[in-house]
Amino acid sequence: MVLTTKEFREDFSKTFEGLYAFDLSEASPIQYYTALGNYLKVYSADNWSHTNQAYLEHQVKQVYYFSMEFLPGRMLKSNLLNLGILDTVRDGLREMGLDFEVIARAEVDPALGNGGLGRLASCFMDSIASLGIPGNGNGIRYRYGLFQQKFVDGYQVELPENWLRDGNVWEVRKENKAVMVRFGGQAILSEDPDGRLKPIYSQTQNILAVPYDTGMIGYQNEVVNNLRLWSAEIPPEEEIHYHTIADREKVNQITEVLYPDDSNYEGQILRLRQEYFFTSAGVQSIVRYYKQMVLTWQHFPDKVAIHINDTHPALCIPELMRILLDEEGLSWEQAWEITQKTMSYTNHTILQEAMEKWPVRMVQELVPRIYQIIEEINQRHIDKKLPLYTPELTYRTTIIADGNVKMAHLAIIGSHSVNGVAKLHTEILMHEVLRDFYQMYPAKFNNKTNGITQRRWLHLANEGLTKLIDNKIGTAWKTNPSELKLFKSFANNEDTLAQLAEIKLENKKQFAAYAEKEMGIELDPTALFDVQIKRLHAYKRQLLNALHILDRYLKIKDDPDLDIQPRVFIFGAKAAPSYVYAKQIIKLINTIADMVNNDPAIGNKIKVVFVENYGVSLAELIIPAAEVSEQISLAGKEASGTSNMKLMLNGALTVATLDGANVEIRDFVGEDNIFLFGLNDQEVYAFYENGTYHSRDIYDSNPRLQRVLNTFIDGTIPGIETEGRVIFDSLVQYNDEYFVLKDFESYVEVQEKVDQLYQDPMAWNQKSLLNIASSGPFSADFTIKRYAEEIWKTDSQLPA
Ligand code: DL6
Repeated sequence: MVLTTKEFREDFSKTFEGLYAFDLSEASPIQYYTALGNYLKVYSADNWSHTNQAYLEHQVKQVYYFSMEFLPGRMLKSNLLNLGILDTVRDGLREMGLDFEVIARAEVDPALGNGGLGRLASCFMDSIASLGIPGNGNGIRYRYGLFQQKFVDGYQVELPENWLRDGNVWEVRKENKAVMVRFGGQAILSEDPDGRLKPIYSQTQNILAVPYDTGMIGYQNEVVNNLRLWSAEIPPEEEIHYHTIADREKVNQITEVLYPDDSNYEGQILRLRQEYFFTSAGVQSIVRYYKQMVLTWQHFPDKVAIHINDTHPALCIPELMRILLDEEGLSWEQAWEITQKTMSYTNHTILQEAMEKWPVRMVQELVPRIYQIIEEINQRHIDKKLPLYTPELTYRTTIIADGNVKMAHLAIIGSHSVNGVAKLHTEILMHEVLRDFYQMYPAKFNNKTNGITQRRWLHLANEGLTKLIDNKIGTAWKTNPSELKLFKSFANNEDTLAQLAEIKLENKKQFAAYAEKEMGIELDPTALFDVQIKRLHAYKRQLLNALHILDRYLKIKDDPDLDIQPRVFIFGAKAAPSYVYAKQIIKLINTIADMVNNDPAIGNKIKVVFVENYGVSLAELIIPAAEVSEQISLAGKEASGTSNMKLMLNGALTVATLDGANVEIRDFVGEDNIFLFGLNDQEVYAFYENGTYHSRDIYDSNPRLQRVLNTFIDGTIPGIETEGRVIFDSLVQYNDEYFVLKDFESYVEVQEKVDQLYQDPMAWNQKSLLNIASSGPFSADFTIKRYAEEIWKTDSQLPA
């Protein structure tokens, strides 16, 4: 049934009146938005309940994607698009004299994640629903999201992100589905009448986990899946035990904020508490649902797949064991077989410092029964592997070692599948970082290169380009993104290339308008827009980008008449609050921006824009305007990257090291259409092994680089005495952990090639078009298909 604008106007007006009981013409954008959200919830409610009913009725296998982070972005437009009524609603609102864009911008962009990992989880939710795969997200309903970033005198300042200030129209609180999560106390094992060992708990703290469900609407397929986020509350029957505000606060704290500061013991234990809270709640609710199907326990893995997104939800493993052993009375062997068959794990990092481990005493104190189960898993692992492998190898793979519980080891041992997120990353896992495990369990390891949803990142973010593609190759790419390759046949069509350039210019103008309004920086939209948007981390090497800017700056200062391609360098990045070095880099770049942007000798030849509070919505503005995509991490360090895929899809040309998914981007687009530079991962590993990297020698022998680095400490960049010295020393005195100096020369060389190509707009646009046309394989739809077919076995569609 097709919705007409007239029907929409009538229903929307009724919803509005019902909510606010006053005249529509007097409302604020947030009120229109809230009414629209409510209208859509009702509009999609049938599909949501039918999807749920159908899954239960047909007892289909479902996947539960456990993730500590989801970064959904604003949902209004994407829900309208997926429901197939975006144009109708837009037109209907216009007929009512309302501006859809203003209303859409009133929605908060929930920052319930740090970056790539959380955004990936949300792209996956969109693809799972759009492919009609029975799947659910499971996470935490943080009261406050990741901090709101402000710059004060160039420094990052973190403010609370009160994303629930105006309520959240998309969620439904389901207290009828709440479960109890038990912390602390003691768990003493004693024999029950059947001779089984069972824990007797004493002095535990019981927390009520209340789910808030949000519909994940599939693309025009009537499927609405579920994202379940858990909130911690005091159980009503236990209110009496909470005498002080501080006691009550401790409960609220569990789901208060994303990634509390874990640089101290209190922060760490809170983080672990969060991890157990949402995994226990999620697994309990899955088991309760399963029991409605009245099947034997052996069938559990035929109906349930639990996916552990990074190690944060790895406690799913001992939690399912606990339920099967203690509550359902299964034997260890039965429970372990079911658990392993149910669980799968994705690794998202090779950085040692990002591999989670928890002090044994902390785990014992917080979840004593879970610790007992982990100990037993560990002991059984050792007993089983010792006869097969050397003691050295076996003991390198234990879960408990050096007084810590290693979450990656738990996740690997307890899962039937372990995947990396790009081909190179998976290779590095198998042959370097996790090679002991690969030797033990070669069949568990597999690659699933990340992907992005073309619906949000092209269809919604870049309507101009979407129209052009639709006109040239039709609309089939929207459900089969590999069709984008048809666009290649327009690579020599001057008219198409000119249209592509016009669309890009328009998008650049929109970003320029933002920069002027919000930051007071005037940009020339005909300059080359060069973009690096990702978390601020030393291995991602925003510093290398900064060195390049300074190199240009010095060149222009030497010769103010220099004929050089004007560039706008755009950065977007948050630094973790306790990551001091990353915050110093932010200060450095902001100071460079101030210096360069206000120097009349530089004019429009260089502008530097570091956007405040980078997140999904800003990415939607920046990515369509980007012409160069900076993917310049040290080879072997970035697991995959996903901004590289989004930028390529929007026609940016990639400047890249052969790292993460950049390698596959090169393979798809061809070496002629990407700018590669720097060491490869093998060369990096050779330096590590031989210990022959000496950054001081590079500094001493390269006058050009020396001059650039000296600006950090010789007063050229004003007001960064402390930061400049720290950064200079890290690069020159302390041997430059991420080989920034080593890659500098080839980086500036390749940037010169970028400039040269930009002088030939047709050649540039042709490469841009080829990038767009080659980006189809990076659709999350394909990634999810592979997860569903090869790991979860949930590709089963419902009967027609
Ligand atoms: O897989 C999603 C995303 C990758 O694209 C990034 O390359 C990777 O850094 C990120 N990993 C994490 C995990 N923690 N750390 N570091 O966020 O995952």
